[in-house]
Amino acid sequence: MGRILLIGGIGAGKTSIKQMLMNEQVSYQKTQMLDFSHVFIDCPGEYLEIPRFYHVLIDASHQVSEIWALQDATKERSFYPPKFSKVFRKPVIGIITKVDLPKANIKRASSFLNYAGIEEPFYTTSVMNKDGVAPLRMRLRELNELYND
Ligand SMILES: Nc1nc2c(ncn2[C@@H]2O[C@H](COP(=O)(O)OP(=O)(O)OP(=O)(O)O)[C@@H](O)[C@H]2O)c(=O)[nH]1
Ligand SMILES: [Mg+2]
Repeated sequence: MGRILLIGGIGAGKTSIKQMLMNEQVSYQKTQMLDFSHVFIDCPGEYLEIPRFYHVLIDASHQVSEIWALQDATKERSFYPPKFSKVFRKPVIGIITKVDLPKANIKRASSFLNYAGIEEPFYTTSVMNKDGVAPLRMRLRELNELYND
C-alpha cells in the first residue's frame, strides 16, 4: 500500500498539497475529519495541535507506507513535540509549505522539523507558484511503483 498520511497544524497546507498532487482544483475547504482517498489520508490540523488526538494520527499511520509532516514556513511556532516523528513506525518526510509568502522563513521551519526528529533533506513547496511540486510528484510515483498499485 503506497498510501501517505498528511500531518501538520491547522492551515499548514495539507489539503492544498493533496488537491494539487491529485490534479484537483486547489480550493480552500477546512478538513473536519479523517479523509481517506486511494493515495492520501488527510486529517484536520487539530489532530496534531491537540494532544488528546495524537492516537488518531498513530492509528492512521498503520494504514500508510509513509507520513508527510508539513510545516508552514510563515509560522513562528510549531505544534510538533520533540521527537514526535519517532512515535511512528513509518518513514516521516518533512515538507515546508507556503514558501512563496514574504514572511516565509525556511530556516526556522527546518529547525521545527528537526526538533520533531525529522531528518533532512526537506521538501519546500508552494501551491501558489507550483514551487517544489515536481519532486513530490516524483516521490509519489516512486512509492506507487514500490508498492505496485
Ligand atoms: N500562499 C500560499 N498559501 C497556501 C499554500 N498552501 C496552502 N495555502 C493556503 O493556506 C490555507 C490553508 O490551507 P489548507 O490546505 O486548507 O490547510 P490544511 O493543512 O488542510 O488545514 P486544516 O484542514 O485546517 O488542517 C488556504 O487558504 C490555502 O489556500 C501555499 O503554498 N502558499
Ligand atoms: Mg485540510
